[in-house]
Amino acid sequence: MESGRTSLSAFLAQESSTIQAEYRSNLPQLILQLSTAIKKIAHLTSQGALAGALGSLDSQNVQGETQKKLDVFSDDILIETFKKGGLVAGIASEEVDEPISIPYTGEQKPFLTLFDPLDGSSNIDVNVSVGSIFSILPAPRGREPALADYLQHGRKQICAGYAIYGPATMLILSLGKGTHGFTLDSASQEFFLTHPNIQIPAETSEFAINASNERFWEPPVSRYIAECKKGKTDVRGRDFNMRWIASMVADVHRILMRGGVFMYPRDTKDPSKPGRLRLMYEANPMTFVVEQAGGLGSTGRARILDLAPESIHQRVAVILGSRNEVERLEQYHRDDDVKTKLNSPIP
Ligand code: AFP
Repeated sequence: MESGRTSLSAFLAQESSTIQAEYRSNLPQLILQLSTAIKKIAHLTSQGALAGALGSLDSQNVQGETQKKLDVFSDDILIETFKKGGLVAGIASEEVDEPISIPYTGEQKPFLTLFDPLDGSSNIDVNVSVGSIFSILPAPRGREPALADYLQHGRKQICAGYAIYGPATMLILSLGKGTHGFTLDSASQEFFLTHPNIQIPAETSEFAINASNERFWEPPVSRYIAECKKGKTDVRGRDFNMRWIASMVADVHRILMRGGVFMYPRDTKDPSKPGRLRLMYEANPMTFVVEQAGGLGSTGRARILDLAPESIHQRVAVILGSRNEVERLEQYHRDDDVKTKLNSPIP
């Protein structure tokens, strides 16, 4: 290892004293197991069409979404890794309907892992960055996990993060003491610390939203975006820029690197869905790393990490990123709720 470069394993050893005592010996092992799975997925995505891993399958996942070959390959790699690793009592995946519980044989396995194995998979065939998102929760003691054991609110996460398979493969990780970035050195196949203690600027002039949904947005979101688009001619006093990669990992990574606000809000497009993104393995882990980097994660009406989960695949509105912008959007939601109350007929 070149002098002065800190490998992932060296970082985990250095950070050991900050890890809860009961997880100090095994959480680093779990993260190193995860990093091995990420390297395998990174290799597959980098091979593109050559790996025969592009394109869609005839199957659909529990979300009713067409599965890409790489979705399933990535899911298999992660499930196999955690099953063989011996530290995980249960696994929940976007690609699998019910959680996979590992039979309890008397030896305590301390962790539950929840993940979106390949986020942004509709971008794979057009060679745009995709990623894997993961959340680590404490497993129940002395028994096999039941469904209810996975439904812990986001502040219970022991560790969370994501891998981004882009021009560089990076692992962004938080153990609850800051958010740190590691870059994969393709020659040595080692992750090295390149972005210690990431800080998201509180101010930003860049928003990320799928503008084609504009007619479905709720008033506070419409108000916020309209003000951003009016730029320095209106209340914001400065011009804004927009980005939308349609790969949450890539959009959130940009925000961790230079600030911004990511929005997949509740809209009226499908009233049965309170948003598109999933709470347990997208919103919670991404909010965890963002808040550990000084940002905020909200539905507009509640902080994401405080939400009491109701189901493994439940969806949620997501507003995530630079603190001042998320707080402004929360205020706009409060303003709108007051207006709605004032305009509603007296019962
Ligand atoms: P896929 O995994 O189906 O590509 O969805 C990606 C995603 O869940 C998230 O990563 C994006 O931010 C969001 O959906 C994009 O949604 P739209 O396609 O509606 O813009």
